[in-house]
Amino acid sequence: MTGLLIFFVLVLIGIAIWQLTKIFALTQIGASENTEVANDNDNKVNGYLMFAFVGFIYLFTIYSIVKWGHLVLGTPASEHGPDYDNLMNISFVIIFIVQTLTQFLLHYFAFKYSGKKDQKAMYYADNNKLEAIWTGIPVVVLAGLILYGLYTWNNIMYFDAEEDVLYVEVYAKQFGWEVRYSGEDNTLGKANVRYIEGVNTLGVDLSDPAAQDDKVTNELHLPKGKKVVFKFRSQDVLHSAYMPHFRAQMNCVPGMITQFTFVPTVTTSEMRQNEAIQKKVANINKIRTEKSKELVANGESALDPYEFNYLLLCNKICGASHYNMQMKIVVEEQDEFTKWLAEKPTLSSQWAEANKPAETPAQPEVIEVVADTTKVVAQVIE
Ligand SMILES: [Cu+2]
Repeated sequence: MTGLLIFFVLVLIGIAIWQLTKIFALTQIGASENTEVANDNDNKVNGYLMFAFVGFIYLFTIYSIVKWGHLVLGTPASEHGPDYDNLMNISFVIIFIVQTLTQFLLHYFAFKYSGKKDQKAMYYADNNKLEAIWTGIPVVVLAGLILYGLYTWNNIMYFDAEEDVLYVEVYAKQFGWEVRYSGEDNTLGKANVRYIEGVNTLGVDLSDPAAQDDKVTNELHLPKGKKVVFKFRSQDVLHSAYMPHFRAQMNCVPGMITQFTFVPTVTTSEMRQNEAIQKKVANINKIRTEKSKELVANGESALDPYEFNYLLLCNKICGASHYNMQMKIVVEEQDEFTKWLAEKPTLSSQWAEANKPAETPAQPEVIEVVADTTKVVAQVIE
């Protein structure tokens, strides 16, 4: 409500200023010069403003790099991560150089050739040589970037069907994630949204032999050094599985299965030893301690200290709780991973447990009743 009131007040102030400028313009009528036409002085002022603006762009760029430059993602935790970062850095450097030069030329020429009285612009139809240069250079640069990008992409996504890979399904829904491991047979059982019922929250086809050993968990554990093939599904709307530390992202689309492949190379505990990560964690905890003081003063409980964890986030605005659609990822050594997964029950056993037929305790009673009746009959006969 307050927001709406502020909005109306701002609109009214805007209208008032607009009306005042109209009054001001009316008072100027009949003055010696027509103020609607820009004179040399106006053009000069605009020229300087243009020149000042390019200065502002440069200063703000430097300020942004100094102030927020350290917030970019640090060491990549996947095998393809360095290639990906390299591609990103090359693109950034090219964009930075081109942007710096073109913005300077654009604003400098606006300043240099600002309008002067009785000066006419030269009519210059075209210049084939110039056209060829400024079309040719971007074509070559962009083609290089695209080819390099395609090469990197194919390297990331390629895997040999014979290769020893781990198949993992990542299932998205409003608003959370679930993970399915393919079990001993390393084959994910078929699934369909129509099979969703009770504990079978992923709609796994439990009559499929391949589904018998599938395990569903609410944490994503990955073994270090193993190629993981992710199969993404969505229950409802478009989501996007985003694993920033691994430089991985793929859309989760209802009605189809999408795929991404990567090899995790740094375990969670190794990443916690990373200097840049430790700095970030210390900074977050400093902010948390300050906030906790405030909370405790208000009689609320203090915040838990933050500990670094890899995260799977949703990167498509998918609804009201999109912001909180996340899951912890744990990268560990192969034997730790095997141990963790072995302790998890299979979905089929969970299903059997949940749908166990209720026991019928009627049997002993029936026997008792029969015994009693026999007794009564015996007495009657006597
Ligand atoms: Cu989402």
